[in-house]
Amino acid sequence: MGLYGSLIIIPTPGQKVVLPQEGDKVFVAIIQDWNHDDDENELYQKMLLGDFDSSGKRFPETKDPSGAQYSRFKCHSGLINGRGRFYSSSTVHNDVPLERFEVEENKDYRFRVISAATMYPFRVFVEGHRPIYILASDGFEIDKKEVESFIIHPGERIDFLLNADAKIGTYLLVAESLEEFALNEYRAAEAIIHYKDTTINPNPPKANPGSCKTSDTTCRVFNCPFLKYPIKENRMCIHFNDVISIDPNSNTDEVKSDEVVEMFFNFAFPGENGNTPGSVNGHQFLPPIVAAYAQPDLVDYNCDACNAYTICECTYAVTIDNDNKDRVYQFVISSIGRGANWSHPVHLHGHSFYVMKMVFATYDSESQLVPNGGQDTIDISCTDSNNFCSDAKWKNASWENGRHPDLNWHNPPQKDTIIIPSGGYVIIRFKADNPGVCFFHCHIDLHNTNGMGMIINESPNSQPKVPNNFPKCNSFENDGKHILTYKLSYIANVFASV
Ligand SMILES: [Cu+2]
Repeated sequence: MGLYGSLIIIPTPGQKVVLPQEGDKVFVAIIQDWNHDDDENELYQKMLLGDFDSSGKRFPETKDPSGAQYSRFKCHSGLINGRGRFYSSSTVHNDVPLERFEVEENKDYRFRVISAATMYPFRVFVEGHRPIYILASDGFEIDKKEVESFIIHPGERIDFLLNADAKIGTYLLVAESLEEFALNEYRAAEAIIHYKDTTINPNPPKANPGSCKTSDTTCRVFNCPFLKYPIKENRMCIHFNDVISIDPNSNTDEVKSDEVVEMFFNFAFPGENGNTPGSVNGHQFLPPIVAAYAQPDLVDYNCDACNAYTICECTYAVTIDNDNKDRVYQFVISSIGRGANWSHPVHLHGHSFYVMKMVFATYDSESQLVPNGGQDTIDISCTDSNNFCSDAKWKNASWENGRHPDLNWHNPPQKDTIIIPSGGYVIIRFKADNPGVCFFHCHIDLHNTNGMGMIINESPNSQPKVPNNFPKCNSFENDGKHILTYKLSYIANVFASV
């Protein structure tokens, strides 16, 4: 929804990166979800109130393979580079022409996959081509990882390498909704991968994904928002814990420090009595009415009415590195407590961060989330009796101030958007060397719009001032006088015209 496009920054020539990076061996595939019936305003209302059939019966919430919730309305279909097909059943689609990527036999291609989706994660695979290789995420190179498919969440970017070594012909690049859908449904974004100089089928049938259930080897899926797939799927999850950065710009030393500042942020829907808005630490974000960077004095940051026991609406901001010492920050980002049971792709503006650890909730033998099995019952202590977890801390005090005993110091990957698994947490580190007003939010637009975001105000005393005459904005606040003035001038004009 809205406008989007790709901005690709090519590595400096001579940097040690996996090729190709540019030219005719590189493709960009932007994925978005596409609702067949409603616009964003209706969908927002459906998120708040639910979706109902013609008899008034409410549709059940959709879930992922681990039982985590997604949405009160189903994913309908998806687009790749603005094109996609709507399936009215598991096999019948509306014949819309698809985006086409032309490949040559036995050549290697880099696909830069960008998720501009509003709501849903997609599992991406290439029909007839196994394995594919993960190369990069969020602009940072990863040590090549062999997978059958990968999951991409709203806001993420993942590059993969395709060896065009299948029998020449027409295949589909598929991004399938991670939601569990019924047997007579199909929810996916598709694009054609066509071998040059062969007959093309411009309107191919639904992809044959190839089964994992009958294959000898387990299908490896990268970036699951849960710990594991049900055993019957024969799929194995690989997480950001399991990959290492080989990016020439990565340098873990920059986040090693004896004086780490640690902060906890819980992205969830806590609350009671029907008041469970999206929030961070129980603060439903109230966007400022001015540009927060350009007009800082006009932002009402007052959140005094908020505490660990209430859900409140305010312009939630945390100031970091006030005296601009380039301190190292460790954020513990969770989705735990009473408002958990969703996974959230959390995006920090202004920085890339190192993913030091991803920790999951408890799952049963069927790979389903165990009720009340979140990390608020294991590593993290939520002190409030409501279990909103707005003031979380480590259960083990010796872990405080960045001393979690099991961080990944072996070239951790760098990201700017990371999935916070339902009931789990992710530890990130970054150096506060970029003064500015940074938004920190869930990248599911409907969650974000509902208040799941906040401001990280970094080194405010060192933020460069905006130029003179920089445009200012504000909301029109009706004090009554303006309408009266208008009416009087209108009446005067009417009299003048007769
Ligand atoms: Cu979210």
